[in-house]
Amino acid sequence: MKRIFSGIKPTGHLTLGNYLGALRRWVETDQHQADAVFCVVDLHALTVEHDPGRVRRLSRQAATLMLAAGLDPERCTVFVQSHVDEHARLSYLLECTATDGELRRMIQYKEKGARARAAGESVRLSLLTYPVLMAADILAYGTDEVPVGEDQTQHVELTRDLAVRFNQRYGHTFTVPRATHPEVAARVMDLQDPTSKMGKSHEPGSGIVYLLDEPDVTRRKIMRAVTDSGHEVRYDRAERPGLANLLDILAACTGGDPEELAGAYPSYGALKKDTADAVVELLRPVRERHAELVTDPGAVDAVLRRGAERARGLARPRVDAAYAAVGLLPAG
Ligand code: AQP
Repeated sequence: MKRIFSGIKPTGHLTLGNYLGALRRWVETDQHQADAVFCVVDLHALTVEHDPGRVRRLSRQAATLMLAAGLDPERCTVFVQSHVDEHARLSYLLECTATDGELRRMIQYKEKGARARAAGESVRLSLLTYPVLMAADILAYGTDEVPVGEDQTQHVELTRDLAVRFNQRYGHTFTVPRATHPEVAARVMDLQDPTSKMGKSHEPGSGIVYLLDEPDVTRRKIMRAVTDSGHEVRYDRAERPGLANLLDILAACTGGDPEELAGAYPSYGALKKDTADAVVELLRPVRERHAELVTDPGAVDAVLRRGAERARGLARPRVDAAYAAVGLLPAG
């Protein structure tokens, strides 16, 4: 059975982008078709300025939302990255495989590093090395497929390069994984700035739909989405990014095709209303289940404990093999 691995960073409240780009596929497809491993990648949240209490709260919230969305711990493994030491152990070996040049080329490093410098903050070394830790997350599990939004494509490419390089130097150790993307809404854009990704760590604003927003808040955000000054509803990502974003979201919610949907709408207002209704209905069961689960944090902790135990058992033999392969003396 193929192995799937993917994760979510606790850097903010989960968004519609996380749901349509990743989480929904994990629930509806991946956990049924593969031995799937899903992780709250909390170590990745430490690469930028962070508040310890907030990271802790967001980690628990992300895990709770993953379960609320429908991940079934009887079908897949759900855990928190920092509970499994193998990720950090393997990351070091991969740092010894990667070059600083290839890490400096990563778009996210360039963008976030520039943002931090512009704000007068120092750039943490871990921001540079974060894609290597992500490679370790993936390779530790012998992963075949990594279901992610398009923003993660470059990091999965790096993971593939590191796996191939390691295997060539030290003998076959890692499966070379590939990224998979949803057919629509692989990149949900900010409703107020449709040229930039809807990201959970971005400044909170009316352009970001959070999974736990109240329905009327979600409706308002979508009704106020930036479009353009035209009238005709046409799907054109380059010329009309705001409209295309709404059509992508509606198509992802209803299972339609964004170009065909465009033809069905006489006005922007009608499109926004249907999109708002579709999003609210899509998220309703997730919000309801989340409200139940938060009343029993012990049950969520128990799932995470069992998940971490299983994850350790899956990762350890491969990470031990990698340590031996590079020439480190096995502990007696
Ligand atoms: N807007 C999006 N559209 C489609 N997929 C998305 N994903 C994130 N945003 C979108 C996918 O969700 C999974 C988990 O994302 P993440 O936690 O790695 O990143 P984020 O939500 O984008 O959080 P940040 O902290 O705001 O990230 P960055 O580092 O981009 O600044 C992934 O599969 C991701 O593709």
